[in-house]
Amino acid sequence: MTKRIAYRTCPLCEATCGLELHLDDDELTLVRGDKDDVFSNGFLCPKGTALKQLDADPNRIRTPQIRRGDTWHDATWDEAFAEIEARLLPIIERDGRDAVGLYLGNPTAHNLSAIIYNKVLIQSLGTTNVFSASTVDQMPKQISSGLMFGGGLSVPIADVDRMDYMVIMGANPYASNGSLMTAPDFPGRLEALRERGGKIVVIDPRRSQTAEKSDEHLFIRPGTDAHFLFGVVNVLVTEGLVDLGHCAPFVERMDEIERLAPTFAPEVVAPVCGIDADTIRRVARELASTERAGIYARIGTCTQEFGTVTSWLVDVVNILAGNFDREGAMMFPLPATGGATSGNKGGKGRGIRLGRRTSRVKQMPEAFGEFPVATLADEIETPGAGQIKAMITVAGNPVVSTPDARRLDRAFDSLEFMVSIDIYRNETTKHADVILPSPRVLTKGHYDIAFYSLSVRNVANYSPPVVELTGAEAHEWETILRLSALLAGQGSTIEAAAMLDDFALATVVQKGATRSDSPIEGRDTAELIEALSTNGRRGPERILDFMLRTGPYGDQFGADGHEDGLSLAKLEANPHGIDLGPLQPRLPDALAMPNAMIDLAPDAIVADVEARLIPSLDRRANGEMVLVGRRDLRSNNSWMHNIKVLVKGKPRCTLQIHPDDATRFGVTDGAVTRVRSRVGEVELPAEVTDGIMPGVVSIPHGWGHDAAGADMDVAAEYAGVNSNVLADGLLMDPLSGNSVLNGIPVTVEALVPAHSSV
Ligand SMILES: Nc1nc2c(c(=O)[nH]1)N[C@H]1C(S)=C(S)[C@@H](COP(=O)(O)OP(=O)(O)OC[C@H]3O[C@@H](n4cnc5c(=O)[nH]c(N)nc54)[C@H](O)[C@@H]3O)O[C@H]1N2
Ligand SMILES: Nc1nc2c(c(=O)[nH]1)N[C@H]1C(S)=C(S)[C@@H](COP(=O)(O)OP(=O)(O)OC[C@H]3O[C@@H](n4cnc5c(=O)[nH]c(N)nc54)[C@H](O)[C@@H]3O)O[C@H]1N2
Ligand code: SF4
Ligand SMILES: [Mo]
Repeated sequence: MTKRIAYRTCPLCEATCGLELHLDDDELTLVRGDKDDVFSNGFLCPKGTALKQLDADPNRIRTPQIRRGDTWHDATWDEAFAEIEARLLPIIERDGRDAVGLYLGNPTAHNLSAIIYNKVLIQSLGTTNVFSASTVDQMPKQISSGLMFGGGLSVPIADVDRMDYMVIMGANPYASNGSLMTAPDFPGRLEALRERGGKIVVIDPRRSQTAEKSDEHLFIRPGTDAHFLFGVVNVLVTEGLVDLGHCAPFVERMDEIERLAPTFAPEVVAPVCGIDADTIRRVARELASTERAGIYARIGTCTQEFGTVTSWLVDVVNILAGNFDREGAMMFPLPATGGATSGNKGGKGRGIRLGRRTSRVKQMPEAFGEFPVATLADEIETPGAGQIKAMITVAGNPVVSTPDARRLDRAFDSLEFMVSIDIYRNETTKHADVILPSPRVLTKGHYDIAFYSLSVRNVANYSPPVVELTGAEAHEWETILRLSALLAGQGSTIEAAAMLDDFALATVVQKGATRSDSPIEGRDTAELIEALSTNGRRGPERILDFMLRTGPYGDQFGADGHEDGLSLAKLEANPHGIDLGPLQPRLPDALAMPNAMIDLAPDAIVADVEARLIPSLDRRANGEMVLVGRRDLRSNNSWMHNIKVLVKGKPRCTLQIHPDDATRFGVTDGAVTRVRSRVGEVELPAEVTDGIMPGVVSIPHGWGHDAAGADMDVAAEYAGVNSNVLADGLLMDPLSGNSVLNGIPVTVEALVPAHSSV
C-alpha cells in the first residue's frame, strides 16, 4: 500500500476550505484541514471530514441506472444514453423543446464541470423551461445588484477582516459558513473582528449561534427587514448622516431616496418589525459613524416576501452610510477568472434585462434565463402546447428543496420521462427513468469560479483530480456533454462530446479575441487553442486555463510584462492556492451600467416599494404564527443526510417554538406537534426554546427522507420531515419570482394535549 497526501478544496459549501487528504493507494483514509492553505489556514468543519464517508457510502450510485416499472437495473453508459435517445428525443420531436424542463441544483455551483458546461447543456436542449435553486435562494440579490450595479453577480462583499462594525441580517454563518460571501472560517473572522474591539449586531427572529456569539442580538419579525432598513435610511437622511464619500460621482437618483425616506420614520416601522425606534436610530448612527462598517445580509432576507426590496436596501444603507467600496466596508472582489465585475473599463456595461419572456401558465417573468421554480409544477400539470412532459435534473433535489413539495412530487410522477445526473436515488431522482452518476469527488478537478468572485480576499486555488476513474465511472463533464450532444441531434458518443468541448473552447477564445477590452484582442485563435491543448488537455481545465490566463491576473499567453501571471500550470505548482491580496476599491470599473453609474433607486424597485411595502406599514403582530427555516452545521441542504457521523445524535429536524406559544398551544418539549399551512401539514417533535421569537416557529429544510423508492438507508432512518410541504408555491417576491420560505403563515397544534382534561 502506498500512503500519500493530496490537497483539495472542499466542494461542499461556499467557504472553499483547503483539505489535506490522506490516502492509502486510492482509498481516502483521513481528511484534515490544510494548514498551508492560503485562505482557510487549516480550518474545516465536520462536513469536510465526512467527505471520507461520502466517498465510501454504499448507497452512492456508481453505475448508470435504468428504471423499468419499480425496478432499477445497472446499465452501461451506452445503454443509458440509448434509453434517453429512444425515449426523450421522440418527446421533443412530437411536442417541441419546451416539453423538456431542466432543473439545475445547488451543487452545480460547486462543480467545475457543471459551471462550465451547463451553458452548453442549456443551449443544446433549447428549452425556455429552465429552473434552478436560484429562485429558492439568492435571486432577489441578483436582481437588486443587477439593477443597481449592472450585473447579477455584482454583489458587494463585506471586507470582514478589516471591518470594525458588522450588522448581520438573516444569516447564520456559524452554521452555514457563509453565503454570497466566501470566507473560510467565517466564525474565526467574526471573533477576530470582536477581538480588535469591533462590534457585531445580529438581526434574526432566532437567537442563532451567530447571534449568541455577537455583541447584540435583535429579534425581528420575519419578512420585515425592509421596514427596519428603510427606518435606517430615514435616520441617515433626516439626521444629515448621508456621506457618499468618493462614491458620490458615481451615484445617481439620491433624490428618489430622499423622496421615499420620510414615509419610514423609525416610529412608523418599529411596530411592524418589532425593533424599537431608539434602537433603529442607534444602529443607523453606529453604521454612519464607524469608519469601517457594513451590513451583511443573506438568505433570511432573500427568501421572504420583500426579498428584492430588502436586498436593495442593504446596499442603499451601505452606500448612504459611506460604507462602500472602501477598506473595511462593502467591496467588489476582482476574481482571477474574470467575471461580472472585471471586464468593464470605466464602469460602462450593458446592465441587465429582465422579463424577456414569461412562463406559460402563470406568466411569471424570466430572470437571468430562468423561471421561478415555484411554478415548475404548474408547467408540468397544465395541459396545452408547451407543457413540460419530461425533466432533466442535474445535482438537484427539488422535491425536497422547493415549495409545495407534495405537489411537485405528484407532478414528477406524471412525467413521461426523466433523466437525472446525481449521486443518489433520492426523493427526486427516484422519479427518473435514467440516473447518470457523477463519479467520486476525488476524480474531479476543482476550482471555485463562482465563489472566488464573491470572496473576502482575492484568491485562486485549483485542485487537480486526486484519483483516476475506475469501474463504470465517467467524468461528469463528459456525461453533461454526451447528453448535450444527444439533445443537439449529434448522437451521444464520446467523440460527439469532444467536438462540443472543442466548440465551447473555440467560442470563448473567439469571443476573447474580438473584445476590445480583452488582453488577447486580435491574437491568432488557432495558436491560442493549440497552446491551451498541450499535453492533450481538454475538458473544464482547458477552458479554466483560458479564463485564468486572460483574467485580470493572467499571463496573457506570455504577453510582455505578464509572463509571471496566472495560468492553470502556475496554480498546479501552488497546491495551497495563491493569495492575490485583500479587496481593493473598484469604482467605477466594477460597474456594468450603460451610463457607468450606480442606480440608487431603480424604477422597478421603487414601484414595488410603492405598491407593496408602503401599504404594509400598518401590519401588526396579531397572534398568528409564521414559519422560518434554519441550517445546522452538520447538514447540507437536502443531502449529506446519508452519512451516519453527521446525522447521529440528537434529532435536528425539530420544531423550534417559544415557551409562550408552546403554552398557548399546549405543546410540550419533545412532543410530536402538527404544523399546517395553506398547502400541507407535517408532524414533528417540538423543541421549546426562548431562542426563538414569540409568534415564530422554525423547521430546518432538506429533510423528509421517508419516500418509498428512494435508496438511502441512513437518511431513511433519520428521515425528519420536509418543511417545503408547508411552503406555499403562491407566495413569491414578485420582482424576482423567489419563493417565500421564511414568514409562511402556519397553525400549530399539539397532538397529545399537554394537560389532559380528565
Ligand atoms: N424551506 C427552505 N427550502 C430551501 C432553503 C431554505 O432555506 N428553506 N434553501 C434553498 C437553497 S439556499 C438551496 S441552494 C436549495 C438547494 O436545493 P437543491 O438545488 O435541491 O440542492 P441540494 O438540496 O443541495 O441537493 C443536491 C443534489 O445533488 C446531488 N449531488 C451531490 N453531489 C453531487 C455531484 O457531485 N454531482 C451531481 N450530479 N449530483 C450531486 C445530491 O444527491 C442531491 O440530489 O434549497 C433551497 N430550499
Ligand atoms: N451546514 C450547512 N451549511 C450550508 C448549507 C446547509 O444546508 N448546511 N447550505 C448552504 C447554502 S445553499 C446556503 S444558500 C447558505 C445559506 O447561509 P445563511 O444565509 O447563513 O443561512 P441560514 O444558516 O439558514 O441562516 C438564515 C438565518 O435567517 C434567519 N431568518 C429567517 N427569516 C428571517 C427574516 O425574515 N429576517 C431575518 N433577518 N432573518 C431571518 C433564520 O432564523 C436563520 O438564522 O448556507 C450554505 N451552507
Ligand atoms: S466549511 Fe464548507 S468548505 Fe469548509 S470544510 Fe465545511 S463544508 Fe467544506
Ligand atoms: Mo443556497
